[in-house]
Amino acid sequence: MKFVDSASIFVQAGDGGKGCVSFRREKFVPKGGPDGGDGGRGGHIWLRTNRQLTTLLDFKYKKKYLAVRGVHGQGARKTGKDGGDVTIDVPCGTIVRNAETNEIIADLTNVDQEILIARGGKGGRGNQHFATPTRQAPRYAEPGQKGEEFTLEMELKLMADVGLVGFPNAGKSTLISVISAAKPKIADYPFTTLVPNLGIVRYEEYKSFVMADIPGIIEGAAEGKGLGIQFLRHIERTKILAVLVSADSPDIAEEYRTLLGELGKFSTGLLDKPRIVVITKMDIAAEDLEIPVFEEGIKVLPISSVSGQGLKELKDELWKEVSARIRPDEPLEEGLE
Ligand SMILES: Nc1nc2c(ncn2[C@@H]2O[C@H](COP(=O)(O)OP(=O)(O)OP(=O)(O)O)[C@@H](O)[C@H]2O)c(=O)[nH]1
Ligand SMILES: [Mg+2]
Repeated sequence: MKFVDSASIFVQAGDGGKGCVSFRREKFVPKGGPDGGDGGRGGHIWLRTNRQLTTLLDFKYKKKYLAVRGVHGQGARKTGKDGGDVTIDVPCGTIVRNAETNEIIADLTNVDQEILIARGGKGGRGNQHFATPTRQAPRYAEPGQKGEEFTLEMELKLMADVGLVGFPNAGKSTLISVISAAKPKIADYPFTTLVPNLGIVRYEEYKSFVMADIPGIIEGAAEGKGLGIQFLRHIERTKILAVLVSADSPDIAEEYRTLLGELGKFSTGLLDKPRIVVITKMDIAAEDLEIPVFEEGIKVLPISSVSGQGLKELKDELWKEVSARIRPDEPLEEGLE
């Protein structure tokens, strides 16, 4: 699962149904007036954000979305039915461009945001509308209008709420794999993670937040050592950082300082972000391990992804911090007050 992925799709809204040319036929009324009904509207195409989705992968397989035509009008002033609308679900953070003009037509960042992307054609008016005093039997009705059609370029910029940072092997990927459905590669060598992974962490009923696991950071990363810190830009927009240090680190406090140093060299903004410290692998911690006091006001949570120790407390704490920072324009999910 990459952070930025892209896809191109074709959308075509339904055409409007034709207006009808018809005349009233009744017993004993040989020449009835015009009674042709209107055509129905063609189906619209909508885009809607769905928080369950985290990639644009589905669009690699299905690239064409067509809505149906409105039904033609009929006699006896019967209007044709509208064509059914089509709603395409996309992940939050999808930016949509018109492929022809490159213009951004939608920036779908919020939960349950919905926009009309291609308008269905209006139905044509039936001949009942065209009678005039001089022309009482119009043999004319409007055709339906064409539905809009576009090729759309979609780009996904996933916005994670929590960014995990730590040395290689600190247990970042293991943590995301136990508290979310993400299944990143895990191994006992450094730089197992080469691209960021995202996981949705479910919290109680209806609540969730997105966690990002990025490649490990080492001393000198800011100067280009290791995988470099190019991936740090992906966590610049997270609400909070979780700094992971393994309980079997030779010097927990020193490792933490090194990490902060590298973050600060990349961007001081990262240091202004709220953070918590997570001491991982507590199941193999030395019995006499003393967890150092880091900084005033910075929470330290000991956990083990293997035994499950501290995971509930970690989720509680992350949720508390994330939910306190939900932007006013970020609609709350159902059940979240
Ligand atoms: N005993 C124990 N081992 C763990 C725990 N968490 C992770 N590990 C082990 O630590 C090693 C590294 O774990 P990863 O999750 O791949 O570490 P990472 O931080 O993602 O590493 P990079 O992707 O290289 O930066 C693996 O062998 C894991 O099985 C834990 O809570 N307890
Ligand atoms: Mg990893």
